[in-house]
Amino acid sequence: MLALLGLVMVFASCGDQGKSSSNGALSSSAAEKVYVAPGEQDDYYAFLSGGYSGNLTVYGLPSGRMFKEIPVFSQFPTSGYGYSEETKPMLNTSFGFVPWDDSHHPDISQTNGELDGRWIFINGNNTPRIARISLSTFETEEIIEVPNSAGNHSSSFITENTEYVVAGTRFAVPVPQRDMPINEYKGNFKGALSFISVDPEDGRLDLKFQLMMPGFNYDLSHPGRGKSHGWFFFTTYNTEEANSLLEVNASQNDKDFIAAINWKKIEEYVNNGGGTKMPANYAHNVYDEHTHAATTTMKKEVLTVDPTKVPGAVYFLPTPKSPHGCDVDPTGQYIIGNGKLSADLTVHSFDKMLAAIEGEKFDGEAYGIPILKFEDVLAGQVKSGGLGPLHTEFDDKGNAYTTFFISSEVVKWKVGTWEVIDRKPTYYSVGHLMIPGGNSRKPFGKYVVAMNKITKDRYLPTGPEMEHSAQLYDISGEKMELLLDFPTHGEPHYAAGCPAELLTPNSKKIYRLDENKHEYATLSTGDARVERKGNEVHVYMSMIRSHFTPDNIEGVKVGDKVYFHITNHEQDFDVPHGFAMIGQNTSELLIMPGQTKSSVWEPKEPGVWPFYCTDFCSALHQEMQGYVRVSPANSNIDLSWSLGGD
Ligand code: K7E
Ligand code: CUA
Repeated sequence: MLALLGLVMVFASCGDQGKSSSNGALSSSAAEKVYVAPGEQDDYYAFLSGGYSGNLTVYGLPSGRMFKEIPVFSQFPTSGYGYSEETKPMLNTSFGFVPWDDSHHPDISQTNGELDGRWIFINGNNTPRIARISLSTFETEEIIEVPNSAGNHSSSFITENTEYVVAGTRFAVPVPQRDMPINEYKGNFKGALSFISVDPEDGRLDLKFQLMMPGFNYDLSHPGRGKSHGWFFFTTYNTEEANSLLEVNASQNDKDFIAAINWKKIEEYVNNGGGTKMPANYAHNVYDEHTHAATTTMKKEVLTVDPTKVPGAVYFLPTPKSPHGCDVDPTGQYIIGNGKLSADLTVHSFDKMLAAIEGEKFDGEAYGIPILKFEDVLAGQVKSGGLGPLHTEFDDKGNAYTTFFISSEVVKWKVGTWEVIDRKPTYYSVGHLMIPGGNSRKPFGKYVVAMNKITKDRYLPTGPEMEHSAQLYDISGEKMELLLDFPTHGEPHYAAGCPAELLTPNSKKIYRLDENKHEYATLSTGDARVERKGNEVHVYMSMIRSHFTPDNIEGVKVGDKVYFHITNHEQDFDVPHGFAMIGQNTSELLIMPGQTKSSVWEPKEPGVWPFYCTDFCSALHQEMQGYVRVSPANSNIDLSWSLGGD
């Protein structure tokens, strides 16, 4: 296999390099297809997960220009996310404050199986969490921790009316967690699949139930849609339940499973009082757009469901070779399992699955869950000729596109006939790919973005580490055409995309000052003041081009905890101000028009200490500065402050 891989890579790189001189970007007018002239805008948004950055990045297509990094699971000093008093609660968990995660799979909310552009969801793998991000403010609004889970990987995918965002555990663990020998894993660990309901009005998340599955590794998942709406599909590996040397021991079985979950049936069971409540401990963090502040609630209970107690709700579909990707076509008829150690793709048929269930044609069971016969559910196999298939997306013309990690290529094939239509190399070792709307009933089949794991020689070297590389292909014709390489940030796994016009009309421009409900807001300059409560000093400050009010503060003492609560009085689009205090053990604050943010400073030495605006906001931005006088702890200088004009 390795020798073959070597050959394939040599072949792919030589072959294409030869081509690129005679058939490069300019000669094929690829440049024109990605060129967005100065002042023009892109046609699509693309949201790429940040992987080990813990965040989400926003790009434009076809230009590949990066517009924003949205902090989600990681502290972000650029804006103060996770550092400001208001946003620190977003990163609370049952393990305490966890300022980092590994985010893989963004998914945009849907109505009737089509993207509705309200929210985007993303998973935190390491300390299991699901986040909801507003696509109006592009801010993280909510994070819910997922108990009884570990390596929250088969997440965060949504059902076709955003009824649920679904999160499956990759690592099976003891439930509840307890001290036990690791080699007693088999038969004792559990794999929790969590169904988190999404409020249709405000998007609020609630962990509705957890399905306690056998202790396999639940790798990826996708919702049924159309005819298969109401079902959810999860790939598994390590059905061997090995606990050591998994690269060998978890590859023993010729076939693992795709778990087919009839969540509507389980929902009904739960709504009729089914399931068992068990004690749990998990954080639910909500950011309020009007108070500009987040709160944490610790939840103490979770409803668990034993799959064997809900007949007809859970089945296993045998799928070869440790499948990774689990993808459902736009019609909801086909479920594609990509055995990552295989060359062929396995396509299951939803109709055949239903017929096999109806006929009760089972091939035994695993922990009481019926196993369907492989031949009975198989719709077809794609003889791809590639190696190491990972993920599949779909266009609007009945085609599918599968990435091959080992042979570094994207293969286009026809849904229904399974014939390969085209293949193009990627540079190098592609993971996920994304077609805007590709995980919905209505894909926008103009472009596919391939997200590659290895960059090597594609860019100027930047030391041992290179940013990962994405590639944009035009897929509007019969053959794919490589248009563009662009660097990405962190390690994008999956991505989600949508037409720009779905989001731009609702994009928030400012926060209205008259709707600011922050506890410490300073809504008029006349209200600016400084108050002492014991050793806490609260500074009610406002900011507008180009000054802070107050800008001189005296009477602060060593040992005080100084809270700066700063309200940006601008009501113009794109006029944030920043705030930074010398020696402060936290990051700056970047405060949007109409918003209030707070940060705490504990002065350690007497002196006169300056602060300033960090965002070049006007011709007199450099003048946007002030001083805090700090006196010794035993000083009796009274608090005073200057109210410059406004
Ligand atoms: Cu294949 Cu986390 Cu979806 Cu990476 S995962 S590529
Ligand atoms: Cu405000 Cu610079």
